[in-house]
Amino acid sequence: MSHRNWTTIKEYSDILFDYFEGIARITINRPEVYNAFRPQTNSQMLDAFGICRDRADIRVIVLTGAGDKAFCSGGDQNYKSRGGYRDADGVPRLNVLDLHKMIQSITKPVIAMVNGYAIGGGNVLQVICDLSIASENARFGQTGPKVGSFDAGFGSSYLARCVGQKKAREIWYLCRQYTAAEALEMGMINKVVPFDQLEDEVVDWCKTIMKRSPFAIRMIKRALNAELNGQHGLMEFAGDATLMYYLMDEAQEGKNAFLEKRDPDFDKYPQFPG
Ligand code: S0N
Repeated sequence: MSHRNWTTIKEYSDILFDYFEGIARITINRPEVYNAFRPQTNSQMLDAFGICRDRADIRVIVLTGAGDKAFCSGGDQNYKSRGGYRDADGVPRLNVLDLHKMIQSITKPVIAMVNGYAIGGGNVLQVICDLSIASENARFGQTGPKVGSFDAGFGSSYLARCVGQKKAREIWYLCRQYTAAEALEMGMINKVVPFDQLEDEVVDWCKTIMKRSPFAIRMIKRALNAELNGQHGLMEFAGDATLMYYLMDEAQEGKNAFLEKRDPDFDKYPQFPG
């Protein structure tokens, strides 16, 4: 594996957040619980993703887990209480659905670098990422009906889009574990490599993506989400359509005419057939 000089972007208690040549890496850093997340882990990931959204020098985001055992084992069962997961602030909420929405909404590709177990909410996280590259030791599965939870959101419906309805039902009803090769075969991940090649492979994919047009990729992500998410997806797609419109002289003319107290002259702009 090549050595890369990742530099810290911001320090947190539950995650590592660093940068290398256009790539931001968010690492769940709770290896003692196989990188299970508690509410503050997800708040910190949301904060890091927010920084990724705003920084123009970040083009691709990699999500992974610390160590060689687990990517993420889902909600930390030590924090589960009646009504939801509670940590220091005592509020029973896991913040994980906000994280799902963020991974889907952010305009940059998010790649799951699956370095071990992706179980429960950990598997949901890798499913929601745009792309997933796993090491050969990775294991995948849902446990909700075994441990008293379920993700009836993206963790079910989007999973079914990836692997098909029959397989998604099998995954949730039986709560079995699947090897990386099986996950690849069923369309739940994109590629499997030996553990010591995982980071090289992920960085290689990131570098290829960074050679492509960022706006073209952004619109493809929006369009694929719009097809999944109905009016919410269309709203986000429309937000980017507005952004493109605001970059045109035609949109500036409307504002300029208003401020100059005159009628706008839209006739001077070219018209294109649809
Ligand atoms: C990962 C598994 C399969 C690994 O098994 P293995 O190799 O036998 O190791 P263990 O000895 O079991 O684990 C090593 C150490 O790590 C601790 N640990 C592992 N996972 C967790 C966890 N999730 N929470 C707390 N601790 C964990 C072990 O206890 C052990 O520690 P020591 O050595 O000190 O004993 C196996 O560990 C496993 O099956 N883990 C549990 C997986 C699981 O059930 N996760 C929770 C599933 N539910 C969710 O994730 C729901 C949350 C969610 O994301 C969500 C999403 C959408 C909508 C709603 C929700 C929601 O529920 O709120």
